[in-house]
Amino acid sequence: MGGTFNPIHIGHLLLAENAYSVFGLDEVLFLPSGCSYMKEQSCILPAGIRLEMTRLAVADNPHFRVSPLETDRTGYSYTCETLAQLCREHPDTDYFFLVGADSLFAIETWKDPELIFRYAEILAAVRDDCDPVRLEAQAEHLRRIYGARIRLIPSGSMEISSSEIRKRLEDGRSVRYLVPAPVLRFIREKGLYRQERDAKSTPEKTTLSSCTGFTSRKLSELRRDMEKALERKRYEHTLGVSYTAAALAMRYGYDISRAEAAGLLHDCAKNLTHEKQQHICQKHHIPLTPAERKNPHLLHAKAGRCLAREKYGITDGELLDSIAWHTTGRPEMTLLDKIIYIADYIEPGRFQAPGLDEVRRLAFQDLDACLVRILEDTLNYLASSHIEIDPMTQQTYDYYSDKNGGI
Ligand code: DGI
Ligand code: FE
Ligand code: FE
Repeated sequence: MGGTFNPIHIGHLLLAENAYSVFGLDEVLFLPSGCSYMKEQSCILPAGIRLEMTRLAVADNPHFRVSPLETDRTGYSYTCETLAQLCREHPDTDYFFLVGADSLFAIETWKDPELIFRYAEILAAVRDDCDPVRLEAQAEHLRRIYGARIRLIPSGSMEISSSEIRKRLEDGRSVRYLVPAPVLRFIREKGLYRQERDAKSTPEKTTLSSCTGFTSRKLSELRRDMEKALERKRYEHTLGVSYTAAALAMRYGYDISRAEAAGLLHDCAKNLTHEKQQHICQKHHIPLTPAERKNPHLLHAKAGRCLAREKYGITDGELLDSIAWHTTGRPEMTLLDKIIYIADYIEPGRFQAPGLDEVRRLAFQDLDACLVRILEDTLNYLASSHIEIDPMTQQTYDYYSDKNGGI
C-alpha cells in the first residue's frame, strides 16, 4: 500500500486491515512515498518523519510492516519501479497493490502501467459515493487493454482524509480517534502541522525545498538553450509561462525554481517538425494514441518530455511528467502539472481565449476551479472548431468536474 501518509490515519489502517482479511493476505506492506509534491499542499513533511509516523501507526499489528524502499530513494519514485524492485527481491511473493478506486482513472498516465499490472494485482478501494457503472467500465477497459488483474473492495463512506486532519491540527481542533494515539503523540511532541505562522521557521520546510531546487545558473542555462531552440514568439511565450508558473508556485507553496524550470521546458519540442517529434517518441518507445496520430500538434508534449531528459539533462520525474501532460492534463494531476497547465493558458502573452481576466483571477483563488474552467473552455473551443478531442482532455475534465461537485 503506497501513499504519502501525511499523516497516516485510521482510514488507511482500516483499508489495509480489510484487504488483509478479505483477500487472506500474509501481510500488508506500507510504502510511504519519497520526497514528492504529489499532492497540492504547501507542507508535505520530510520522508523520514512520515516514515516514522507510519511505523508508529502499525507497530501493534503483527501483520503490518513498513518499508523504507521509497523514502530511502532521493526524489520521485515510480510505482512500476518500486514493484519491480519488490518482485526482484522476493520472486516467490505474489504482490497486490492497494489503491483508492480514483487511481484507476489515472493509472494509465503513470509510468509503464503495463508493468504495474504485470507485477501486481490491483485491489481498488471503492467508496460508497463512487459511480459503480463508470468504475466497472474503467476496470473492464484496463483488463482488456493491459490484461490488468483488478479487484474492487467496497470500503464504505468514511470521510477521513489526511488533508482534513492537517486542517484540524492547524486550527487546533481535535484529531483524537482519527489518527492512532502514538502518531498523535509524535505529532504533538514534534509540533508538526501547526499553523502556517508558527510553521514558517521549522526545519521541515528547508529540507523540503532543498531536495529539488534548481540553481539560478541552471535556470539561466535553460533559458539560453530555449532561446536557441525556439522561434522568437515561442521563446517569449516560454518566458511568460516560466514566470507565471513561479508566481503560482509562490501562491500555492511549491518549489519556485522547479516551477520556473518546468515552464521554460514545457514547449521545448514545439519547434521541431512533426516528423522529428514522432521519431523521438518512437525512439523512446512512447506509444502514440490514435488522437496523437491524427493531431500531430499534440505530440510536442510527450516528445518534450523525452527531449528534456535527453538533451537538457532533467532527471526529475515530476518535472518531466508536467511537460508530458501540459496539453491535455490528466486525472490526478500533481500540483506542478496544474501549475504548468494553467500558466500555459494564462501567461501575459496570451490574449485569444475568452474571459481571460476572470480565468487569471481564478488561478490565484482556486486552482482546481480554474483548471475545470480552462478544460471546459478548451473543450468548447475544440468542439466548435470541429477539432478532434483527445480522450485524455475529456477524461481530465470529467475527473475534475466530478471532484468539484459537478460544475
Ligand atoms: O503549446 P501551446 O500552444 O503553448 O499550448 P498547448 O500545448 O496547450 O497546445 C494548445 C493547443 O492544444 C490548443 O490549440 C488546443 C489544443 N488541444 C488541447 N486539448 C486538445 C487539443 N487539441 C486536440 N486536437 N485535442 C485535444 O483534446
Ligand atoms: Fe504546449
Ligand atoms: Fe505552451
